[in-house]
Amino acid sequence: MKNAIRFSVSLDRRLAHELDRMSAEKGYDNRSLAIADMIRAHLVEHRQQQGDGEIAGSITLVYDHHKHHLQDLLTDLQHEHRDVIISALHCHLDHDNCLEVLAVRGKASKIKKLADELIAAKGVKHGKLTITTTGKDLPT
Ligand code: NI
Repeated sequence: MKNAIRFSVSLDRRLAHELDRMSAEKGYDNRSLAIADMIRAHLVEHRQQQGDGEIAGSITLVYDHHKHHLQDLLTDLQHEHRDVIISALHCHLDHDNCLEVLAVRGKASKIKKLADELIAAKGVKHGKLTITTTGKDLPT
């Protein structure tokens, strides 16, 4: 690995054993790869809680498309926020229910506000914002 440093960590034997077991179960070739992924996951989480930097993510919505005005409202919101919505996927789950997945990228505060508005819309049965990183400032 280019640019790698080595450092030693003291762990309780059982904790180290559980780490190795989890690494194997998840298919990592070695402990270092598993730990690097855990660190990146925590960095992403930490940054999303702290600052208002640029993030990427997805907003998932399940709703009944028969609900009066809901489809129009959701479409209006998406047109208003086209600067942060980079893609949208719509699936007709059954006769009544739709699943919509919006890929988003932009300022954390803006994306959280948009997700709150969409999820709070009357008739949306479930919604969730999943935040990831844009990857730009996160080394592999
Ligand atoms: Ni539909």
